[in-house]
Amino acid sequence: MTIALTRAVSPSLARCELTHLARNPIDPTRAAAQHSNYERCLAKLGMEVVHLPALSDLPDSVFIEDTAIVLDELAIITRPGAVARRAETASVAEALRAYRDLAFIEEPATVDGGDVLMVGRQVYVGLSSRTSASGVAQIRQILEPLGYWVTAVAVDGCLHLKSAVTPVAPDMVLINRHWVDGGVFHDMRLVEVDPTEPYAANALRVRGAVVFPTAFRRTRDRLHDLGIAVLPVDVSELAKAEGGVTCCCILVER
Ligand code: CIR
Repeated sequence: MTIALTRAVSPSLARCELTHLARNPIDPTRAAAQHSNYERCLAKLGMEVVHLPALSDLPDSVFIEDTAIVLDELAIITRPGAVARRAETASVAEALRAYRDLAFIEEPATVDGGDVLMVGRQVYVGLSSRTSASGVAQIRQILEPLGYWVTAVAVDGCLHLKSAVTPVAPDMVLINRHWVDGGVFHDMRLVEVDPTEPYAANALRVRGAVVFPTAFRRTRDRLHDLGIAVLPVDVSELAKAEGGVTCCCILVER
């Protein structure tokens, strides 16, 4: 059984953090409808969706991925790089306590979960505007004694490592090579996003299928041609807040 921990869209989503996109009006009701549809998609894939209530004063709290990294042995509660997002972690820690022992990223280090990509026991951590070198060092200190291998990866031009690269099959990653060096993933097959769809590298692989934004048709066709089962979801309103498909859930294996 896999739990997908999600958080309802905050009514204040329009006041979200923005790094690379210009601010455009966001309709929180439309975003909430898209988010519910995303949750239904996860449920159809066999996940048990555990839905946390909205936090009205924390605009970005729907992007729950950034608050924790869950492994079989424990969960690491992050210290998000954006000061305005730090208060999001407390209630996620409470929710995860039911399933895992907890470790915490301590100040002054910062880590966003969107920078942490796991392939088996290999953990890639993006060095981004949100995740600091001392954050990577703390993750290494927690995980290497448990038999994980932690590699820091430079990220340039996008918000998080997983904006630039995500797994789409056991041996394959979807990548935008303008934002991350593909050489880091030398033991994997690389599928590049369509050049007209730079934001398309964020895909959520669950149960052998890939949940993927409807907006990126050309990249979707590339995945389809490789025999990958793609489940399209419309997340256009969440994308205005720089959110993608990985960032709206935390997966917990039970
Ligand atoms: C932020 O800037 O923190 C949010 N507006 C977007 C976070 C997206 N998180 C993710 O992709 N993991």
